[in-house]
Amino acid sequence: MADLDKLYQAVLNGDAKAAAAVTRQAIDEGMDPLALVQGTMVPAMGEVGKRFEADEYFVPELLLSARAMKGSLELLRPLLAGRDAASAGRVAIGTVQGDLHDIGKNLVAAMLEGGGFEVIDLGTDVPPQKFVDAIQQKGAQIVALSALLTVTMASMTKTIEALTAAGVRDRVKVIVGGAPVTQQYADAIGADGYSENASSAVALARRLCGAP
Ligand code: B1M
Repeated sequence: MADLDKLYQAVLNGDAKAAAAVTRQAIDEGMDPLALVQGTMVPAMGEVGKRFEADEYFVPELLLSARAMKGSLELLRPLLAGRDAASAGRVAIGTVQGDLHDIGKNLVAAMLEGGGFEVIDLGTDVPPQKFVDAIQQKGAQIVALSALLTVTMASMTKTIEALTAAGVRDRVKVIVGGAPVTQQYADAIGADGYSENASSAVALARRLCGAP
């Protein structure tokens, strides 16, 4: 049976090879991919963050842990994305301008795909105009904004302002999330919804789209 403690330690220690090996074994054994992510990998990254705050880890350690988690997520992505085939709507997702964190955003994107949404992933450090383009040129119905830094939360406001200035704000629902973001903040900047994690982001997007 796949050793989940080993997976936790592999993410914590930035050992991408070991993380991938345990993940492959867990997949072969038919473990629930979401339980693997939320029960083991996300808590490991939480511990990485704590060590960073305590000056025990520095940016190189963050990068190694991020690489280990991303490698495992890539293996799990087809399983997360393959849960539901019906089309629920088109989402443009990105990490807002100034912010390079993409693990949570990638997880939300994979879960949205799994929830039947067509996902246009705009990547990280996304300028507001790119979201406007995704609505005007690709017909996105939902704009999903991720931010991990308190300083980049302001880019969410700027993105919503850009949608209004371009005359497309009424055409889309805007959802926001990321560790420093709260429901209160979402309300304050005029977003249509906030969710704390990837699973609830799917439920939120479905509700906003009127999907069952
Ligand atoms: Co950075 N970093 N980082 N970092 N990093 C944090 C966010 C931090 C909290 C660490 C800490 O101090 N404890 C801190 C931010 C402090 C703050 O602003 N309050 C921080 C800092 C300071 C920095 C730098 C400034 C460090 C430096 O250079 N001195 C720098 C900034 C670079 C930049 O963006 N401009 C930086 C850089 C990096 C790396 C590049 C090294 C790396 C990212 C690699 C990558 O993403 N490719 C990194 C990492 C790995 C982290 C931590 C350790 C882990 C983040 C992560 O991937 N978590 C993080 C500490 C932490 O979060 N505990 C930290 C796992 C992921 C699954 O969770 O992203 O929260 P998360 O996503 C969740 C939910 O938030 C939610 O669902 C996801 C799944 O459940 N969610 C959404 C996310 N987006 C959503 C959107 C939605 C809905 C839900 O709807 C649209």
